[in-house]
Formats: sequence, C-alpha cells, structure tokens
Amino acid sequence: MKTTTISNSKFRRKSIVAFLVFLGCFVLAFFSWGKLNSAKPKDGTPAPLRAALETNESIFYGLFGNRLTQTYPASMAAKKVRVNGNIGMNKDFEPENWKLQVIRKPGDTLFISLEEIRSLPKTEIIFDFKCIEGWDQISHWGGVRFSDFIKKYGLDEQAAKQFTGFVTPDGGYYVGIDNKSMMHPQTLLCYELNDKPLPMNQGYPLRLIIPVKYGVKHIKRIGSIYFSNIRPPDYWHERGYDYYCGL
Ligand SMILES: Nc1nc2c(c(=O)[nH]1)N[C@H]1C(S)=C(S)[C@@H](COP(=O)(O)O)O[C@H]1N2
Ligand SMILES: [Mo]
Repeated sequence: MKTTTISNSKFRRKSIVAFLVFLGCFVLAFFSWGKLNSAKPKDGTPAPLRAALETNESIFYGLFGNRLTQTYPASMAAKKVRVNGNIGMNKDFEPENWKLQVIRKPGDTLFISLEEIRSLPKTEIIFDFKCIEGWDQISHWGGVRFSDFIKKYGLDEQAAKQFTGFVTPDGGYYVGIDNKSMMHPQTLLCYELNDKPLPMNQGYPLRLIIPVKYGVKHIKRIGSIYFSNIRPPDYWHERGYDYYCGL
C-alpha cells in the first residue's frame, strides 16, 4: 500500500487555510443572521424568508396543483378523532340560528341552511389529515364537494376569481385559499365525521376539508364565504406561516 506523508510546513499551511475558510463562513453566517433578523418583516416573517416561501409556492403549485390525495379504507379511519384549535369558536354561538352566508358581491348575500346543504350530492373522503405542528391522523369526512356547491348555486363567476375567503361567525378565525385548490374534487364543505353529524368542537355545523392543504386551512364553523382576486386575510399567515400551506 502506498502511504503519503505530509511535511510539517505543508500541514501547517493546510491548517491555516482550513481555519481561514472556517472563519470566513462564520463571519458570513454571523452577518447574514443579523441581516435576516433585522430585515423588514412581510406578513410576520422576515422578507427574505417570505420570498423563499413564495418561490416554493409557485414551484409546488405548478408541479402538484392538480393531483389527488391518497385515500384509505374506512376501517383505517380513527374512531376518536383529535381536536386541535378552537379559535373563532365562542361559547355563545347559536347553532339553531346559523345559516351559511355566501357573499356573491358586496350587498348581495345568499343565506343557506344546513338542511339545504345536506340535500346536495354527498361525497365522502378518508385521508391522512396533516397538521403543521407535526401530527397526522387518518379520518373519515362527508359533505358536499365545493365544486358541486358552486355549480348548484350558480357561483361560477365568483369561483373564476383567484381566491375564496372564509370567516367564522364571530370573525375570530379566517382563511384564504386559491380557487384552484378550492375547485379540487376532494375539497368538501363538510358536515359529517365518521357518518355522524360533525361534533361541535370539530366545527359543527359546517367546516372545510381540503386534503391538498395542511390542517390550518381546514376552517371549522364556517360563517361566511366570499371571493376575491386579492389574497383574503389569513389568521396563521398573519402570524408568520406560509399562505399556500400546500401538501
Ligand atoms: N375555527 C377554527 N378552525 C380551525 C382551527 C381553529 O383554531 N379554529 N385550527 C385549525 C388547525 S391548526 C387544525 S390542525 C385543524 C384541526 O381540526 P380538528 O380539530 O378537527 O382536528 O383545524 C383547523 N381549523
Ligand atoms: Mo394545525
């Protein structure tokens, strides 16, 4: 076997080079970190990081915008479904007085009862629900496809806009979603969990189920819906999260 010997002076030179490279990287990292932290925030996140999120969004939207989420047999669905988050779900809510408000344009609102929504064609989905905090759970939901709902109420012109906005009855939680994801065949206005009416803490009377997105976008207890070409305000986006939240 051939061995190589390095002379002392060569060794010293290599050590000095290595140290300088290390020092350079350290100084660069130190200043970048400072710069990142002092950067003007955009929607709760330093602007350079926000720009990175938006670049990811455009790449993933192009690559995966239309694919179907994997589904599972009903036997795999959780019987005890986790409850996570209750923002915008005040105790003083009166379900008996609830109607879904669909704002077709300012000053022109449709009021739709739960019975009417239940009378539309039902779609069920069993999929792996994923929360951004790191947990996931296979769960079984039922409701009307958003695209069927749009057709039934003649809202094509509204859905041709870029975004749909959702707000809880008390205004406490709100999300905005691109309409390409809203019109996806697995996106539901959901009123059933495991073949039973949605429990109150899971969003009774109506919640969103949108498997192409993380849990944050699956707004519980929908009060009103509106359409817009500018991004509707979004609760967790305002607190620094990604707007798109795609999976
Ligand atoms: N109104 C409302 N909807 C909400 C939330 C909330 O706090 N309030 N949390 C969201 C988050 S972060 C997740 S992961 C899912 C959890 O749905 P679950 O409680 O049915 O598990 O609801 C989403 N919808
Ligand atoms: Mo979540």
